[in-house]
Amino acid sequence: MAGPVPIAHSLSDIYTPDALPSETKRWNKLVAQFETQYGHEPEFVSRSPGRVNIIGEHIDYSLYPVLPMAITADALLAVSTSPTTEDASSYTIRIANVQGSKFPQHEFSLGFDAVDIDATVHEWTNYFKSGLRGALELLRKKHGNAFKPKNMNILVDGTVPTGGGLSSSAAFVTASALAVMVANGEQTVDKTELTELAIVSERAVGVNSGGMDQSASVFSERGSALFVSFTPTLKARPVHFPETNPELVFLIAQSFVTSDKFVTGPIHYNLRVVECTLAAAYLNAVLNPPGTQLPTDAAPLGISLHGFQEAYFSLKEHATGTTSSKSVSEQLQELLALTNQTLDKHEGYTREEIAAVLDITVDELNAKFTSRFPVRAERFKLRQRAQHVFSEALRVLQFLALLETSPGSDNDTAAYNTRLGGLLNDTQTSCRDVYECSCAEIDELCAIARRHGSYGSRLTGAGWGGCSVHLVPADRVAAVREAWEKEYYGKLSQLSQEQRDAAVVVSRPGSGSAVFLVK
Ligand code: NG1
Ligand code: MG
Repeated sequence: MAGPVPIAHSLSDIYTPDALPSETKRWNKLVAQFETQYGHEPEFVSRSPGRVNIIGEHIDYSLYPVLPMAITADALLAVSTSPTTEDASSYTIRIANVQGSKFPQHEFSLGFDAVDIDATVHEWTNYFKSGLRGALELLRKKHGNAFKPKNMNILVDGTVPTGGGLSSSAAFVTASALAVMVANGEQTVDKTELTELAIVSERAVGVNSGGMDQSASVFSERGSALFVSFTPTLKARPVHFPETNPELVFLIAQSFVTSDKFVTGPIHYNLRVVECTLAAAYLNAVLNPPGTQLPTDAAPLGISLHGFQEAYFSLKEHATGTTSSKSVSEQLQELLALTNQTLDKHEGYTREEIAAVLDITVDELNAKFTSRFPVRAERFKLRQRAQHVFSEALRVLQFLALLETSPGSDNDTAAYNTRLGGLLNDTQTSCRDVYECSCAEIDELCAIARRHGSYGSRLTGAGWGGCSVHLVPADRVAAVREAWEKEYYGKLSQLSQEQRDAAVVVSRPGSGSAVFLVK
């Protein structure tokens, strides 16, 4: 799985046969439009897909493993380059989008020092700039500070819906960083390096994100889901779905409720990251001996629930002089019980209460945990957030274990599917009631799907709107679609025909990032 981002020689290296005809048309159009725009052919196209998360929601930033898969929809950047002159003090980026009316073109002249990104202005090219910034940092590390980036002409074509939980942002950031690396002469781009820089880069746009989306976008392989773990280092490996009859497919359904992290971050996404971090710090202060430092790891705020778990069990072993025979699953069960005892305030904790337990002042607490990304809250629901994270981490392991056992004879298939789907349904219940990141419309889509044959239905991505994912046997797909049409989409009178046509897609696991050389 590790290794360089593949160079594709034909579009059939990238897309599944069913997607190939329409993707070929789209690529030809992109190249033709590039020529019209810039007067010459592009040199290459970089490509990164969106993803759907199958299970493991809101646990990547606590550094627990997750199980996403890439989808066909992607971000493409067609690129040509020119060197900067010997005495130049800046380089130029021209960037346009095939959807020019929605994403207007820009030209930047940038100095050779750092790339400035104003995260307070929500501007589509910020995502490119964050990829640019990350890639340049890596290039400077490799070639020294005197390294001079090339000028780039870029035309972007993205098909991942924005704000829909399918990770259009990570697709764009990783494709951008990849484009900058290739434009500046890197013959091979290491997948792990690309993913890590994209994770850090995306935080520059103002979202305190985990690393699932970028990993899924870069590492995915056609035909399999991806098990991504973040500690001790970032690793991704493909996981196959067992063959069942009828085939199981994932249906992705849009709710058409847009959840914009830039608007709601302080009360939704970024607040959850802070709550999980505070829960880790609180549990550490109460349950580990005084002065125990949690491993400072790659979590957005340095301390994670996963880090707490590791410290807790290794200290316990140390104290008793034993090696724990507990499996990770048993550890998670124990942590759930401990959470219920230790974090007993259902109504949440005030800053004063948390600061007292951490033995710091409220100002110190704010400086450490809530200043980088602003959050708005009187109380922090540490109990509920830790409960969700530990139980969801457990469900990921259970789901993986199921995928790695065969369903057995045909007779057992229904029971097997029910167990797989049951875990997805449990995730939805936890997201709705404990983590509070669902919404009425997603709950409704899930209920309709289950009534018509889905084994498991849940939100995917950050939630509060966006997309839902459903595990449906192939012979029930039409019934589920029809029911949504009648009971959900049919009632949204403001939907255009185009939106309605794109509302539901059958998604088979697609391939990850690639570079396509045009000449
Ligand atoms: P979306 O909103 O689908 O891009 C976000 C995070 C993920 C993960 C999920 C919840 C970003 C870029 N992505 O996904 O890392 O935390 O929410 O599981 O913020
Ligand atoms: Mg996103």
